[in-house]
Amino acid sequence: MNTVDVIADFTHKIENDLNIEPKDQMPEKYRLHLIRQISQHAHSEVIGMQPEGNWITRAPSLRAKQILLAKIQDEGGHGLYLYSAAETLGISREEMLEQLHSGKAKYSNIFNYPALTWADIGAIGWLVDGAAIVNQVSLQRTSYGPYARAMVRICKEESFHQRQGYEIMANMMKGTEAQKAMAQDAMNRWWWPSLMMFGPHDSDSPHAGDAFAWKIKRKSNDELRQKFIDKTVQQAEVIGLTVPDPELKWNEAKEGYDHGEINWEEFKRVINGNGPCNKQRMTHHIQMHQEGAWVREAAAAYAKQQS
Ligand code: BYC
Repeated sequence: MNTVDVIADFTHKIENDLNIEPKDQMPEKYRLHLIRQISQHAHSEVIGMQPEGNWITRAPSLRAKQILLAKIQDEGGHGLYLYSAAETLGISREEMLEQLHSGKAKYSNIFNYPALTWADIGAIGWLVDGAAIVNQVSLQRTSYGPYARAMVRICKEESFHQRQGYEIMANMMKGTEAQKAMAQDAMNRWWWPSLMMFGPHDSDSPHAGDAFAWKIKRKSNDELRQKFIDKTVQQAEVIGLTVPDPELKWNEAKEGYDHGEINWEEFKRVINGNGPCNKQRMTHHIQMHQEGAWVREAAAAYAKQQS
């Protein structure tokens, strides 16, 4: 196909809501846009295992420990589906990891905050996975087939994660005064960074134009953030938690909450490598990657022997 035919075929598929598949020809900018987003999404899943992994040995019961272990394993699995989806676009796992380690590729702002107490594990499941689901449900209809299909499976698992987090928070809110205070403290620390997960306001989102034109994004950063706020405020009220935003107010006309301004300076600082845990997260990932070299070598040697 010549370039004109490639563009015509691609445009026809996008306009008719047909998925783009790995063997289809696609504009180079579309391919690079997807590699950026999918690899960053994969990195987020894998780096996200660190704050939770910190609590496996200190979970308050065997049941809680089993659930947390299963959840963290799921996150590793999500990373694998997403790395595989990105590989279909012609980038290797090694290249993606190099981009992560060099700081070229980002990962979600949220995983640069510490998990200080057991209530933080509740807040991560409820708020962080809750925010991730809102975003990922909409990505189930993204235009690139392997990414869309990965999202379907990931969303099913994320809803279990969100509920386990909410259960932790609900139980703590039925407990002693100290437990209630611990839950509220976690809510206070995780609320605003969770809102930042949806990315900058639409007016400041440089990738939004292409993302909408190519149906990579189906809903904007602000639309998804609003959806998350509206459903989460009600969940907080049910268990007696206070949302740490004095400007939060129901707006009858828009049938949604108005909220206070997000600290975008903090967001920029964190995504550019200067949040509370960025260095710790990356040092840990690089060290584990180096220590795991023998596993990759053994797997490659076995695969070669089999073929
Ligand atoms: N954090 O033009 P924009 C999980 C960057 S893991 C860091 O709006 P876009 C879980 C953005 O990359 C779930 N950076 O970009 C795992 C861009 O910079 P670059 C993770 C952010 O792509 C374990 C710049 O800001 N979910 O659930 O149109 C345990 C301008 O932004 C962030 C995903 O990754 C951020 N929050 O929209 C528990 C979802 N936001 O790349 C839970 C998939 C923005 O030019 N990704 N930036 O250097 C997306 O949906 C979109 O990429 C975003 C951003 C909505 C995040």
